[in-house]
Amino acid sequence: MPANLTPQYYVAEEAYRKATTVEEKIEALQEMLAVIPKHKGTEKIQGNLRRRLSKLREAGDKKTQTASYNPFYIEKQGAGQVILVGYPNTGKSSLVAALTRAQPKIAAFPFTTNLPLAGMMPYKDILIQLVDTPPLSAEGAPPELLNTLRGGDLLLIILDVSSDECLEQIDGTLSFLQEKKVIKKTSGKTDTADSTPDNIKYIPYLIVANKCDLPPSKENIDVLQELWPALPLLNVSAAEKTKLNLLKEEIYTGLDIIRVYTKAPGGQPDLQTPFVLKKGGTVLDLAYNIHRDFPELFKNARVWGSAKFEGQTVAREYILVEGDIVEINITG
Ligand SMILES: Nc1nc2c(ncn2[C@@H]2O[C@H](COP(=O)(O)OP(=O)(O)OP(=O)(O)O)[C@@H](O)[C@H]2O)c(=O)[nH]1
Ligand SMILES: [Mg+2]
Repeated sequence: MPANLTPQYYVAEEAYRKATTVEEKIEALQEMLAVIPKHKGTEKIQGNLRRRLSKLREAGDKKTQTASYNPFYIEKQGAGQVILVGYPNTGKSSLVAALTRAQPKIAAFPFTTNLPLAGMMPYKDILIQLVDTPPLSAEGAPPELLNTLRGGDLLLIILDVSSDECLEQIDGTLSFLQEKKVIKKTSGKTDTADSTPDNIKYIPYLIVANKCDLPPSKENIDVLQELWPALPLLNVSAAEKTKLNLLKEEIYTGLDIIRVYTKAPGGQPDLQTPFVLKKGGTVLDLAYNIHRDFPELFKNARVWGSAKFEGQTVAREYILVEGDIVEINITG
C-alpha cells in the first residue's frame, strides 16, 4: 500500500535532516509523527519513527547523566570536517576567521590558540566545517589533539611561507603526522582516506602556503618547490584574502564528495538543499541519507543528469555523480 506522504511530512523530515542536536532531532521526529497520515500504508514508517524517538530520548538522558565535556572533541557538522594544522603563528586562526564567521583569537605571537574551535565555511549551496587547532611544534602537540586530527575528513597543513623557518614547518608537520600515522607517507594531495591491513584510516591532506602577501614568501616558495617538486602547494594570503576561492574549491575536491538533489514523485526538484554523498555513492546511499526507512521501502528511482536519458529508471546500485537529480519511489 503506498505511503502517500504529505508535503507537511516532508517539511518535518527536512527539519529532521537539518537538525544538529539531539533536542532538535527529537522535536522534528515528534512533528513527523504528528503530521504523518495515519493509515496502514505508513504503519512501518510510524513504528520506525517511534523507535528512533525513544532511542534519541534515551541517548539524551544518558548524555545529561554522564556528559563530560571534552574540548578537543568537535562534533561534525555540514558536508565535511576540515582541520587546520601546523606550527605556531602560521595563520591557522586567521584562515578560519577569513573563511567562516567564527572569531578565533589571532595574535602576532605563537601559541595563541590552545583549544580547537570550529566554524562553518559556505561553499556553493553547502557548508563545510573548518576547525582551528592549537599548534604543533618541534616538541610535538597536545596529546588530545591527535584524536581531533584523526576524526577529520581532510587536513589543511598551514605554512607561513614568509618565514625563514618554513622548511622546518613543513618537515616537522609532515614527519609528526606520518609518525603518528595520521597521514600516509606519500605526497598528500591525491591521497584519499583509506584503510591498510592494520586498519589505519589515513586522513587526506592539502598543504597551504599562507602569508604570500609578504615579500620573502616568493623566494621561500621557490626553495620549497625545488626541494619538493611534487609538493602540492596552494599559495594564499589570509590577511589579503588572496586565492581563498581557489582554496575553497580545493577543499571541496579534497573531501571527495558530490552534491545530489532530490525531487518528490510528481513534484519539482529541490535545487536549494543538496544531499552530500561520498564520491561513488549510489542511489541506495542517497536513500539511506534521506530516510532510514527508504532503503527498506525502496521501489525504484529515476535520475536526471548522469543517466542515459532524462528521468531514466535506475536500480539501487546506480552510481550517482555531482549534480544528479533523483526521484525515489517507495512502497508503503
Ligand atoms: N601578512 C600576513 N599576516 C598574516 C597572515 N595570516 C596571518 N597573519 C598574521 O600572523 C600572525 C599569526 O596569525 P594566527 O592566525 O594567530 O596564527 P596561528 O597559526 O593561529 O597561531 P597559533 O594559534 O599560535 O598557532 C597574526 O599577527 C596574523 O595577523 C597573512 O596571510 N599575511
Ligand atoms: Mg591560532
